[in-house]
Amino acid sequence: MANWTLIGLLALCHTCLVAGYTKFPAGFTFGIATAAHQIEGAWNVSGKSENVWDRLSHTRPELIADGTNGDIACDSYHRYQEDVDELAYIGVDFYRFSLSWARILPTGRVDHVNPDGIRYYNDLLNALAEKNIEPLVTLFHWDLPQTLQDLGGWANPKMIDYFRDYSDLCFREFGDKIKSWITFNEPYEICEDAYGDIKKAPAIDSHGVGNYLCSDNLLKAHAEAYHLYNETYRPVQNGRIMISINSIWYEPADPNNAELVALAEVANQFKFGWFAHPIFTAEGGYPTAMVENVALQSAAEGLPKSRLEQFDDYWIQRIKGTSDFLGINHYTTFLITGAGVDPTAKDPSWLKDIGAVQTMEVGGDSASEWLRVVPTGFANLLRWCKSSYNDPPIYITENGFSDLPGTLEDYGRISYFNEYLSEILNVIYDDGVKVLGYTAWTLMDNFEWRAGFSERFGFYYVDITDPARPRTPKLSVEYFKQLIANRELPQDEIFKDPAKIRDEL
Ligand code: GBH
Repeated sequence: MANWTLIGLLALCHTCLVAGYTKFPAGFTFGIATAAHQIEGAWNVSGKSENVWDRLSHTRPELIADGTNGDIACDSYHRYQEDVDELAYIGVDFYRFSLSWARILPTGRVDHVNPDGIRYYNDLLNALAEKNIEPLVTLFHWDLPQTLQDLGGWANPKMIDYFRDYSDLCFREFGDKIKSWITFNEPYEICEDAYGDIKKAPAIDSHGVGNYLCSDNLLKAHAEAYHLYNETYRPVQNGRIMISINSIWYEPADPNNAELVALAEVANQFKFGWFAHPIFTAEGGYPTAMVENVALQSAAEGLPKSRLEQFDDYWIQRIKGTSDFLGINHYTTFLITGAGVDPTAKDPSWLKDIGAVQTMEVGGDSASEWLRVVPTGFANLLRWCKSSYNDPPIYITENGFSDLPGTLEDYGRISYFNEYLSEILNVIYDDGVKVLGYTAWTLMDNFEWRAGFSERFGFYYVDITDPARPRTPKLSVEYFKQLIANRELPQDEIFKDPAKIRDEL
């Protein structure tokens, strides 16, 4: 049973990156993730139509930190073989990427299938197969065809049909090569950031209203795609299908303050539970705290009905249990500091509905304001998922760290990976949390949504001023390669920041 080792005292071990467990259990798998709009480019060639990110970055460039867009990005549409060679060099078990709906279905509907879109993904899948890299494929990573947004996008219940039809086509066309599917990447970001705010395209900003219309439709669309796969494709294709939920984990600023502990639980129900509770609990439906809070707020606003209504019994049953694994994207932790309305909350809004004040003033820095380094928050989230969702099998489908363009000796990224991976080992061995695999974000520096190219998450540096989009490995490439080769946290001194070693001596 003991296929792990416990390293002794860190104080005596300047070469060690962490103390504690270092060995991953047998069968644990490692991969790297990207998303179509962030890497492909080729935004208007070979039949691809405009998506909501094309539209936002072209018409409102002031909303993108550096005024850039994804027109060319990493040019992976033309350079996918380079991507695959890099993945093979690192030695990953799987590659998580997403399909561009607008490249496959320019009208958004299945009336016109773009042969070039089908060819592109078949080429990529064949290149991966040649290197024995398993595909883990996301159907929707935020790049909705603009044609469907013009009809209301995820606020329109008709999206349930459109998403099921698109999924059906993808299962049929690619399902012989793809054994692992993700329906949605980060439903919270899709609904709250894009329909309840302007943080993501299409930037509808219908705060407190559009965000909840979106979640109703998105959860139903997810369930329909799951049932379609489960009933029609799984019997012949033998794959698995899940959803990837992002969480900013909320901790009480003072763990001994019972009110803050209770508020942090409400905040986690609003954030993670909004999408996890309907799918992963025995009772199903939206979390009680959410239904109650939004109903109270809505009544106070003089509305005849709540802005968030519970699903009816048919949909509660239909959505429940529709994910083979719990996919978790995790980056950071925020603190809950008090009761009341957060000063940044719009009226009405999801944030106001929570009824708690939050702060990001915690942990170490990255290049992204929102990304604080709090590894213990990750462990707490994972333990909470085990107890809240009946001990589900979990895949970490994203985790990563940003720094500034050109940081090739990326010690910040390496130490982030090392500390977060170390927490995964802790919860596996000490708490029995069933974490089965880990996906690092991301293969190469890419179009970081509203941050443009100003914040970099990649293993490879990409020079976006060079038309050839050359990729230069950062030190983290060697770190991740060694991790995968040995299935053990690397202990090599070269991965430790020389400045930190000096400090410790
Ligand atoms: C993931 O989202 C995405 O799946 C991926 O595409 C992305 O590149 C990666 O993370 C790195 O960001 O308050 O306006 O400053 C992570 C979740 C949630 C990240 C909200 C940024 C804050 C934006 N995200 N967010 S803002």
